[in-house]
Parts: sequence; structure tokens; C-alpha cells
Amino acid sequence: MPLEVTARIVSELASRGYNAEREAVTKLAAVADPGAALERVVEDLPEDTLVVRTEHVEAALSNGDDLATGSVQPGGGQAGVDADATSSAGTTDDASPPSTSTGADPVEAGGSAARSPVETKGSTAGSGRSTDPDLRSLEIANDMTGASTGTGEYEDFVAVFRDRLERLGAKLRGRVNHRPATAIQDMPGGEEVAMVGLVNDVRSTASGHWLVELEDATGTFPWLVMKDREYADLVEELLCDEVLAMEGTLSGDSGIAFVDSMFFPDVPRTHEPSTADRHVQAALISDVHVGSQEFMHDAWNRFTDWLHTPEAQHVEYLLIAGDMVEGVGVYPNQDEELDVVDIYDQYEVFSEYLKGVPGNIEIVMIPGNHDAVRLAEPQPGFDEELRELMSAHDARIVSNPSMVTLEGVSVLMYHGVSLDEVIAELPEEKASYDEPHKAMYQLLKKRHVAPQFGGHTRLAPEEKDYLVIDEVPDIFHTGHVHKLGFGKYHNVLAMNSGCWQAQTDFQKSVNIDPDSGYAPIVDLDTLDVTVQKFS
Ligand code: D5M
Ligand code: FE
Ligand code: ZN
Repeated sequence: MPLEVTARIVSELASRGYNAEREAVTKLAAVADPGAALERVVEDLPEDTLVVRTEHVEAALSNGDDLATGSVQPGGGQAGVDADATSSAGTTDDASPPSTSTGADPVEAGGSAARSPVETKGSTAGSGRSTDPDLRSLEIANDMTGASTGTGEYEDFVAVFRDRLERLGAKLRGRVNHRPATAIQDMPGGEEVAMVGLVNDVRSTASGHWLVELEDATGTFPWLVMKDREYADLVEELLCDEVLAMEGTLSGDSGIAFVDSMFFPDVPRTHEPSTADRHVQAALISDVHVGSQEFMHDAWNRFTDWLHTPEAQHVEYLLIAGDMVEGVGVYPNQDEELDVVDIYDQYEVFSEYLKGVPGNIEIVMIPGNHDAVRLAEPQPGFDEELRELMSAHDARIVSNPSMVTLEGVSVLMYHGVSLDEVIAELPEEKASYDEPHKAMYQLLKKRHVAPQFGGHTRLAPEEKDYLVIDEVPDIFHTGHVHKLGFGKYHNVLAMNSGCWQAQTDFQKSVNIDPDSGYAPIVDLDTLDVTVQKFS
């Protein structure tokens, strides 16, 4: 079946405020006069319908003798649907087939993730995405929406750092014979000691060694990393407020310890990821930025049209890791680049674009720094008003970060503001905009999505530290830096999805060359990645 017909049907339905199941669209496209059939379906829809389902189409078709199903006449497929149909989002999209390229990795991530072409097994025109709810499973953990208790008081900060130290420290305490900071000061000089703590300060000494101050619940203690020790290299990876353990030898006066080893909470090398029991895929995207003049609506429409094709039949989940809209007042002079100036209008337009996504794909979204929720992390999921605006698709709207488990495969979703900091602080080869997944490896190693407090990343103190990576995820999904990059760290797939926004003036001024219009697709049965390009 020609893609144009389905694309027109989807866009026509979207323009009338409906989202549609893939099968419903397939059925409509298969009749002799899809335009007339669409009119009939819409006429018969119950009033509060948001999603046009297969049953609706079947009912309408069985009511109308004149709409008997048949094969599409050459050239006749789109006759009934207004050829100039545009969605109310104001798109002027052509319905040309998406230019897809499989296996492309625009940044040559160099990661170890294997790539395989999208399987199109059984991709006859009529065969669709499975809608059997029994096969699907989607669970959310660590969602703090509606559970915010912090008041921003000093005591809250103390509590959240104590919780961080407690929980990440627990991952280290079995590995070293640790002592509290105050007890170490009282030990005899020359003894072997170990401590678990938060990095309070990192300084280089006049002679080129490193002084790392660790803090625990009792106080602080200084640890000296000699420049010629093998661990010296690790010092440049340290971020303030991350939790680690150090082991070494006390100086003669017990005033300092010389580091012999460092231990990070880390992901065990032996981590074995879970996989789905069937061939099913998830599209991992982020940073749509609807409302920006640079939002790439044509690429987005090609993506959502593609989701209606047999090639995409195994894509049953869509994860969006923040920055749905461009927002207002996020950066200085941002208003000069806005296409839609009102934040609520932006979500309305975003919702229109979301309607292009087949109604039987499960969507999960978290907010980002451009979204209309508090900037400080963890960010709760959108409020009722915004949910209402986006209700056409029954998307799961959860906090940033959240842990989402798809058919046994756990995906840690985090927008990624801390990546800017990791990239700024670490040497190029350990984290860069061209290899964002390597910055993600650092977060996995530190088992915290935003270790450093007080810089770019704003922290809202809650009674527990929601930013701790308690359980090792099978997939870690971030966005924010607008670069596509992925790879595996101790068998965890780290995926930084690109964006749907072309280069902004700011990005031009700082030489950020975004990867726009790519949809990385993950096979949940193998964790293999295929990149689809729509720009
Ligand atoms: O962020 C997209 C990327 O661009 C991310 O790496 C931050 C960076 N960025 C974009 N605009 C600015 C300004 N004005 N100052 C600092 N950094 C910026 P996004 O969250 O999509 O804007
Ligand atoms: Fe963004
Ligand atoms: Zn962002």
C-alpha cells in the first residue's frame, strides 16, 4: 500500500483532532475510496473519542454498502482525501516516503552496540503491530510525580545528601574496611585505612599531586593521590558530590592518607541485561522542541508516517526523554527564535504532532529543562492542565528521571542536563559532545544521574535522592545535548538520542552541530540498535 495514502489519512484525522491505531489506518487505506470511508468513520465516532480504532472503521465500513473494501485503485487511493490536507499544526509536509537509512550512525559512536537492519519479516501490507495487550508490559518505578515533599530548606539538602551517601555507600561498604572520617584522625600513623564518602573538594598541590577531600556523616578527611600512581588518571574524572571509597596508608601524624586504591559504586562488569521474550522494538527519542522556529516538522512527520509502515510494525513503544516543546524564557533572547510564543499553545501543537504516532504505540514521556515544570531535578511529570492538552495519546507522563520497564527490559530515562557538566569537566577523550554516550558511562559509573550540585544542574531536595541509580538499568536513555551517540558500558546500552530541532543561533555560536531528525530503534529482545534517519 502506498505510504502516501496512509500518511494522508493520518494527517487528515490529526487535523480533525483524532489519533489513530495503525490497523484502523491500514483498513481505511485498503478501501476503494478512503476519503469517503474516513468521512463515514468520523461521522459515526462517539463524541468523546480521541483515538480512531479498528472497531470504529469496521463498524463504519459494515454500515456502508458503498464503502465495500477492495484493493486500492491505481492513483485512486488518495482521491477522496483532500490532497492539500494539512494538520492543524500548520504543517506543509509533503507525503513523500521517508528517507530511511538503516545502521547509520552519524557520529560514529564507536560503541560496542551491534546494529542490525530492521527486520521486515511478515511485513505484508495488512499485517500490523501487535495490539495484544497480554504481550505488552510497561511498569514505572521511581516516578516522584505528586510525591514532592521538599521545601528547599537547608535541612532538606542535608537529608538528601545523607540519603545519597547512605545508598551509594552501601554499594561500597562491603568492598573496603571503611572507617568514619573522625575515627581515622584518631588512628595511629602508618596504618592501612579506608573511607566511604562524598567528594567535597579536589585540588592539585604545588608538586602536581592531587588532594581529594572526602566527607561523610562525621566530618571530612583529606586523601592524597600521588601523580605517578595509576589512580592519578581517575582524579580527572571526579565530580564534586559523587560517592566513592578510598583505601590507603595514613601519614605519620595521621593528618592525611596516601591513596592506594579507589572504588566507584559502578555497574558490575558481570551485569547481564534482561531482554524481551519476543521481537519487539522501542523508539528512543528526545528534544522535539515544538514551538521553536527550528523544529523540523517535515522530519517529524516522516518519522510518524514511517511508524505506520510495515517496516515499523515491531515498534510498540516510544520513549521521549524531555524537551517536548521549546518553552519560553529558557535562555536569553530565546523569544526571537520562537514560532509559537505561548507555552500552552506549544503543548497544543505538540499534541497535534503526537497524533501522528499510531494510537497503538505505548508512549512514555519525561520532562526536560525546556518543559513547563520546575527546573530543579527531580522534575515531576506534567501537571493536570498539560496532561489534558496532551490527552489524545494516552501517554504515560512520569518524572525526570524515571525507570521504565518494557517487557522486562528496564530503561532509565533522564533528560540529561548534567551531561553538559560532565562534558565540561572531564577531558575530551572521556566525555565530549561528539560522544555523549561516554559522558553517560560516567554517570553509570558514579551510579547517579546528576552528581555535581551547584553548577548547571539544579537540585530540589526531596526526602530521598531520586537521582541515585539504585538498580542497574538495561538501557540508559538521555537527550538534552542534541547529539546522537550510543554504546555499551558493562553491558548497559547507553543511548543519547538526537533531537528534532535544527541548529539554533546559540548552537551556531558555540559550534554545537546537532544530530537532528534521527530515531534510534532498539530491539528489546537483543538490545541491538538501528538508526532511522528522517532529515
Ligand atoms: O540544550 C541543547 C544543548 O545546547 C545543550 O548541550 C545545552 C546547550 N545550550 C543551548 N542553548 C544554550 C544557552 N543559551 N546557554 C547554554 N547552553 C545552551 P537545550 O536544553 O535543548 O537547550
Ligand atoms: Fe533540548
Ligand atoms: Zn534540554
